[in-house]
Amino acid sequence: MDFSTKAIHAGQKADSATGATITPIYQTTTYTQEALGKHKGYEYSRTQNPTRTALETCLASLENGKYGLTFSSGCAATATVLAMLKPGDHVLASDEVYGGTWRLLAETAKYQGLHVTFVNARNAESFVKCVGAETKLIWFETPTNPLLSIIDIKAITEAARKKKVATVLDNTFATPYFQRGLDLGVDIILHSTTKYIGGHSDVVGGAIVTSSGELYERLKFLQNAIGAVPSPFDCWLTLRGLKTLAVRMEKHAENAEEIAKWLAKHKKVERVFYPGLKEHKGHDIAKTQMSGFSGMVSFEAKGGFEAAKKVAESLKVFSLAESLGGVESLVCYPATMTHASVPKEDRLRIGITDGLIRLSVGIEDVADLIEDLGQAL
Ligand code: P1T
Repeated sequence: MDFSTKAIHAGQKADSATGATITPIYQTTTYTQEALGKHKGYEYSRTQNPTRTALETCLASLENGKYGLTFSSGCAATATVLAMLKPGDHVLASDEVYGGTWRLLAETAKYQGLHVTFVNARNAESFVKCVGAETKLIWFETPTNPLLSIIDIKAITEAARKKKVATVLDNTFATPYFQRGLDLGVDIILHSTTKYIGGHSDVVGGAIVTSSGELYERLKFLQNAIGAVPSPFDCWLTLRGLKTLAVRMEKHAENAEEIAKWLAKHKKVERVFYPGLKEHKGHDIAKTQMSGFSGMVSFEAKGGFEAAKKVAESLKVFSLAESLGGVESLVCYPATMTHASVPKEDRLRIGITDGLIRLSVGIEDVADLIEDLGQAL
């Protein structure tokens, strides 16, 4: 089956009890057992729930993976992966990650006794050289939030395999529609399903996909033990969004490319970050590992903070809001919004300047989006 067919059907057979075509919301905490230990595979909804099973199966299928697990948020998925580690373990993380991921890695992980180093992963070779004897995980996202840098997935996974270190790729920005990391050797794919997967800015969630039975067993144990699971209704909403992922992503990418090209020519714009632009530093690698460049565009307005503030606050069709990946366009100011938890000197070193604006380009008519950007600039 190809992508769109899997998005609509994988894990979603007609309901065995009623024939309902659409997976029901199994709004139940528990399941009646016929006799002690005799049940239909479901005992308690923190552990398993049929609506969640459908979502987990579908996500695994879309990532070309064997196993899926879902969580109450992307951060819950991240925290659960980190819970696999023990005091003294080292995590090598890309320095370009979502602010909340940075916060978990920099602030929370230390209470677990983990050592985390943030390194520039755009140069994959020097990045993997930072793997040490205690390194247990390599953590990265590509394209990165919010600078849309491209990290060479294969270069990292090949080096990690040699050193027997597991890799985690946060695939939130690309989605499995445009990028499938398991095929490129990644061990664990992570998502904030709050974003493109849900697609409508109405449900917070997270997911993990892997093809390793060993990692799955450990993560499944932790999913149940920690219990940061999504509700049946949240799973249903996410499944509903997932069905249209392919068509939405095509339109997000088409609009984003047009906007990126338009911004690149605008006299009040200093720099544009979009991996689909030929001038983008990671464009050539992006072409090898992505089948499209997704819907996120960042840019620097000339004039630093004052200019960025004015643009962000003047947009009318774009809402000034955190998050991304919904059908509606959003504008965000990373320095004080999504990346507020990254210390200022790290933020500036990475390139998240005071003039940076991030756009989550929606699927509205692109002419309206361009007109809006035009009046704001
Ligand atoms: O918000 P939550 O569902 O917990 O997901 C966290 C997360 C993980 N990974 C990436 C790449 C993300 O972008 C996010 C959340 N990001 C935003 C809220 C944002 O506006 O960038």
